[in-house]
Amino acid sequence: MRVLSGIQPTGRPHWGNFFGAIHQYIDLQEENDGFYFIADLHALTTVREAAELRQNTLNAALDLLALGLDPKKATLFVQSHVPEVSELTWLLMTGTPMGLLERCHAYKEKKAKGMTADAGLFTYPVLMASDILAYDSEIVPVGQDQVQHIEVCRDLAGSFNHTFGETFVLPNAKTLDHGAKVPGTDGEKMSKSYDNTLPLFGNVKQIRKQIMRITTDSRAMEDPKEPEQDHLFQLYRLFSSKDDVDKMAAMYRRGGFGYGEVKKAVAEASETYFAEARSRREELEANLDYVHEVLRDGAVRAREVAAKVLRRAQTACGLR
Ligand code: AQP
Repeated sequence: MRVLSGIQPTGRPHWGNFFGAIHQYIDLQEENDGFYFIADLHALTTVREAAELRQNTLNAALDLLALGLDPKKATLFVQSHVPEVSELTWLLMTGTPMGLLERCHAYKEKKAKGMTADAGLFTYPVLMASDILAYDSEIVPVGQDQVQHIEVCRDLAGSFNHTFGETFVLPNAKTLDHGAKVPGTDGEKMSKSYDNTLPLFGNVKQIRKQIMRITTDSRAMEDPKEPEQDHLFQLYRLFSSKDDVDKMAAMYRRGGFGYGEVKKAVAEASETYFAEARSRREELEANLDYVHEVLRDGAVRAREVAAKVLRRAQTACGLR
């Protein structure tokens, strides 16, 4: 199966990006034809410094490789290295109803929080549809926040197919039970733009401090608590075995414990979990030529596929 997904180089990746999406990339690369890209065109809607975008893009490649993406099993590339995708975006844009984009929650939520919106943010789901359709993708592993955009992609592809004849493969989103919506330090969805993230890499002491500052309720220590409603418990669950999760849940239901204990357990479990990726990342940093080569090879493979799909779409709608 063709699996495709992307991550924006808008800053350091966080636990939400990993457990919602990147974890799935690594699992799915074993049995499938994985295409994974760094979405620098999408990032342009927020990163407005050339040097920063370039550095973020390289960092994202380092992050993905360190976390276990294997270029021998999957194709890793940078979105803008495949210009066919931008061309396909226009073809899709001409059939996109404004109302469909107005209903997209990522745009609505950012606007509601007072963030400035430009046409790039508004039309982001069309570029995302093009990212997916350009590679005949069948499965798109993502967090819950992106599921609506994949529905938009299916709508646009279905409508194009209806108008011009069978052209695009309709993809399906794939989310994980516990990783679909990882909460941030304030209990809201973990998100770079909400400033509530816990990073995968970086200064361990600083990350520990951030973990210790996770907000909790003010209920008395001896009161029993329902674990499923607590975001600290949800974070603990991401790193822990079923046995440990059951024990922690029982402790919540019994009461008589402090949130500080749970935070320490989250810090320790997360440090152990990412230790190997941390050291792999340091090795990769010392071998940037290899990373650039991976991205170059990936772009060649990705372009081959995207060029065929673009030609198919152009022919269907009368541009050839
Ligand atoms: N909190 C989350 N829980 C589960 N999955 C998440 N993803 C993001 N946040 C969570 C998933 O990570 C993948 C890559 O996301 P992205 O790079 O496109 O970044 P994003 O969705 O834009 O992440 P942020 O932090 O929320 O950035 P902003 O604030 O800029 O929007 C996607 O599959 C996403 O679902």
